[in-house]
Amino acid sequence: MNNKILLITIMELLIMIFGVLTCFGDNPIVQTIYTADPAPMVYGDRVYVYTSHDEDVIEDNFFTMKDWRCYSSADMVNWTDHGMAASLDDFSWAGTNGAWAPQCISRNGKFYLYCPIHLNGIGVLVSDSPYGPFTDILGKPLINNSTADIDPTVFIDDDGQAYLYWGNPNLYYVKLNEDMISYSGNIETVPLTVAGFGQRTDDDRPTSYEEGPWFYKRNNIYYMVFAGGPISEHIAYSTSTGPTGPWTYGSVIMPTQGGSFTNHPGVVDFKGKSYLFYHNAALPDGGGFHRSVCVEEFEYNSDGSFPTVNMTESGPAQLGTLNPYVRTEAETICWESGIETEECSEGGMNVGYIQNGDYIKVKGVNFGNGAESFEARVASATSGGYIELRLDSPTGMLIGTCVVSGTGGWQLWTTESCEVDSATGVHDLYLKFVGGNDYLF
Ligand code: FUB
Repeated sequence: MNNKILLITIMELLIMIFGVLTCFGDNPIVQTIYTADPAPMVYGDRVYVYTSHDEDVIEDNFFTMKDWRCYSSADMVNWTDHGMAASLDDFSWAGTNGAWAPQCISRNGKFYLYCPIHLNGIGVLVSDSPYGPFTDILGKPLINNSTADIDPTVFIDDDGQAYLYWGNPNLYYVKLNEDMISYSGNIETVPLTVAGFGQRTDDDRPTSYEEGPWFYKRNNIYYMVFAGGPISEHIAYSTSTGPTGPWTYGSVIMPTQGGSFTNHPGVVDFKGKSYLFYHNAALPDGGGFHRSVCVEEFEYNSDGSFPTVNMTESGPAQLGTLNPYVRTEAETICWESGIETEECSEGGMNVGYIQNGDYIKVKGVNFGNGAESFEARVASATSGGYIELRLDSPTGMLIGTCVVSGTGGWQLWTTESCEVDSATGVHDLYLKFVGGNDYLF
């Protein structure tokens, strides 16, 4: 055996032991708050995910949900927190709870965010930007048909006709007008047949269709992916040759897993790969009212049918690497421990409530031939602390330490910098926060 083959064999052994030499994202994709009901939207070179938000404090042992959040990523593993996209306060006719599963779509330079408000109907907000601010132009629900008016899913077909499907326990649709805030014709009810939506294993409902429809077209097949029953939900799908059916049941995509009694699909293709977003109860104190959005990469079968997709902690492979030589928002996170995010006085969000030992992991950072310095925009109402820059783990190689001093306020910002040594090639970068007992910066 020559040396080259020995090297290849050792490499193969390492790959067998540690898996392929690829960076994987970490599920759930958000760890700072509980998120649910993911609705991905590809726009430009990023994928945006709109989510509902389970409050920490659960009221009346039921869903406690007051706003909708937005996150985006260019590489499917590092997610930038854009904060609250909209809330119940944006609707004069909404109550104080019930901000359920949304979906956003862009058309003619505008963004339309369809927001179900439990027991109040489905509203539509409009913005010039994917981040908002969003406005309730109608000042009333777009759909207010029945107590089944939840879980809107919107799709614009190649001929320009847009469709809004929604509902639990029924499945309805309307044809939206080009303005996306009105519709023509009647509200149609989709016949829920076993051939269309699958045999249920109990007799609570006629088929396995439960809620959470996700409607789209791919290679001339129309897909209706949905949360199936009985509870605890799984994810399944049906297909059609037309946008309004008839539907043919496919199979279970994601079996019941993950500790939440609901699940909710969102499916997109992005940069040549296919992704299924869903939610589970994976964060500490997780449960049916404390859910977390996750994502898996999958490949359609050659006939367009879905494979089985299981929940993982590792998530999808990273698309490319992260360029550290451009400004990157601190709230761009693959994984974190201890920190929170909040609105920043300089726009967007900032990381805050940092305590000694907290960290942020940024996945797959490409340092190239070597980094020489690090800059951070910082604020501290106390005496600050340190940002330790470490490679590949919170205790990994220290490549630099940035001193943060008090700035006189949590939103009084200054730029600090430090030298960086030995950072070449691709590594996970850990920003490890060190200091006293107070909040640091
Ligand atoms: O998040 C509230 C409800 O739970 C959603 O509308 C359903 O899809 C289920 O996820």
